[in-house]
Amino acid sequence: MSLTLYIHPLASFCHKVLIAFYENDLPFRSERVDLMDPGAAASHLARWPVGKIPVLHDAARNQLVPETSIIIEYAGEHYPGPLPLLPGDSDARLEARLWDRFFDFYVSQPMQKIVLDRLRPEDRRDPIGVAEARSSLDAAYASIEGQVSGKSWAIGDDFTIADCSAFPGLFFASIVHPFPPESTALAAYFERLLARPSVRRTLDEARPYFHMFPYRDAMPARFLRD
Ligand SMILES: N[C@@H](CCC(=O)N[C@@H](CS)C(=O)NCC(=O)O)C(=O)O
Repeated sequence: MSLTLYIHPLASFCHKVLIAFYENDLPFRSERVDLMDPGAAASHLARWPVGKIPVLHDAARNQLVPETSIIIEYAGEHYPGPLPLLPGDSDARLEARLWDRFFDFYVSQPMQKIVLDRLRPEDRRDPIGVAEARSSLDAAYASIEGQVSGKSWAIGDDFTIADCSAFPGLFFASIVHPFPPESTALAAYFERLLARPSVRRTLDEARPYFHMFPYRDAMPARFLRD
């Protein structure tokens, strides 16, 4: 097995890649990176100076691959599995990429802002930034509601990279900034995502780390059980 994925099991962007890999039964080993540990953080910075996780290393091709969307595309290109996550049709592929970016930028990023703010000392918090992140999530929820109405998955009948991106952001966002009651299509889409075996496996592996999530007390009980 040539693939090593540097991850933390609680990190939402790592979940995006794990879901993609599990969907395709891709063989890989994962190595946990604890960015709170200065030694581990320094080693990771030496690996990838941006310092973000996940990062993939492919020993067979002597290649380091950062950035979730690129990792998923790389795996699809060099280690294709049964479920292509980038559609063959060029228009559908663009739409999958659009919604992949949408979930990253307009759900996962504002969700991270809210979560990370909670970890700051009280006198260094950023209430204006958090309020902006909350309105950004409101706008995103309204857009997703329109997008997924009448569809099984983010762009249609097929599960794509956009759905890999959607779940982790929506999972944590639904806890820190719950979906409004009128977002029924979004809520139903979220339940379909939750039922995917790849998603369940990712959550099962994250569960032992939930105590590190600063909004752990707001987690619905059903997420805390196997
Ligand atoms: N654009 C990046 C985002 C990755 C990202 O934000 N990862 C978070 C963990 S979920 C991280 O590394 N945070 C640590 C930090 O920013 O120092 C991607 O798609 O890979």
